[in-house]
Amino acid sequence: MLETDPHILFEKRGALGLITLNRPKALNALTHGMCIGMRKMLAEWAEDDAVRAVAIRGAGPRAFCAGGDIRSMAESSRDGTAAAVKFLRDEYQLNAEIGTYPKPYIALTHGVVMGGGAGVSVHGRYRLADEDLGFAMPETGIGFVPDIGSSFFLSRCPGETCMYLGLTGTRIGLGDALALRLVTHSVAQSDHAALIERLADGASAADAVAVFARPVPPAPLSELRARIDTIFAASSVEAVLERLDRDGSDFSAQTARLIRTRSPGSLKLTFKLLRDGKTLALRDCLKMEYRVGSRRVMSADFREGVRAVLIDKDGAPRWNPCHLADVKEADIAGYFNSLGGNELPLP
Ligand code: QUE
Repeated sequence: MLETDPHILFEKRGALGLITLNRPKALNALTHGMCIGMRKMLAEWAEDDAVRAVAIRGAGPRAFCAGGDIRSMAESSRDGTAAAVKFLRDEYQLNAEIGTYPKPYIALTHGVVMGGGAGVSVHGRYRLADEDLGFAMPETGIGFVPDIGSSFFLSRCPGETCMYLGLTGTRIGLGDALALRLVTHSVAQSDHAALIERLADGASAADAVAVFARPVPPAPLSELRARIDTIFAASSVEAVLERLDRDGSDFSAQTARLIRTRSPGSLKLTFKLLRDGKTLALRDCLKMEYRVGSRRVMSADFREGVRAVLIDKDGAPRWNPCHLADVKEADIAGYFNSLGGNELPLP
């Protein structure tokens, strides 16, 4: 049944297992069924001697993958069903499986790569992107938190760039994504077909990718690195905002304004996730994110964020609490408590 899910395509082409995210009208946003299908196929291909490497790409001109199917997750949250939490469980297990995959995993991304789309690309050994790349972890804007292993891979970006990206949800382009090692190679979408053919013919991933790698474009964020590293090293979200307000640059004024549009609860959760993740392995980061994510997905802020960004598109979410000062430390701590028998199952 899953093999005929129209939203995801699996093909064996010679030595290559090829996955195509095929939901272009929704920017290939991941559904639960897509995650289950991928987990099953990856496990099969890991055991299949004919498959030397696995590649994943997104259908359509605009996006590799815009994230998770947050519309159906918000419905599950509203109706009090377990569907959203079950989806997160398979999605995070999939992220962990990609991170430890025994064969080369090559993400051929293009255009929009956000949230869950980052999760099915950044944990692979090869992460290709084109000049239209728009990479972001925008979850604080929908009352959620950067997940899918963010507390592992964002917290390992140079300096404090991770905290800047995670709190603001800022979208970055190809040059910056390469500089931060979120992307490993610049490859045009128009070269994907030829690259896939070489991999199918049995070329090593390293050799095949090298043929199509293009020059690295400039990284505009690098000019802001010193400022970002000083400001975002502060010890709390409030302290970051204080430093931004005191700084006086246009960048800092804009950044402070942006952070103040985000869910205060999500900001505080994100700050702790990204700080605590620095010293944890990927699997422990995912377990921590599952504790937070499975609770946060049931919050009013998540439903309100999805309403404001995706349903009504009014861009005017009413967060509760709506000020950082009203977010209770005990409530934040509670999100990180053990789930007892419901922890994320990882080997
Ligand atoms: C934050 C997010 C997501 C988002 C916007 C945010 C996200 C996501 C989508 C999205 C966008 C277009 C679609 C769609 C989903 O937007 O995760 O189905 O057609 O999937 O600010 O985390």
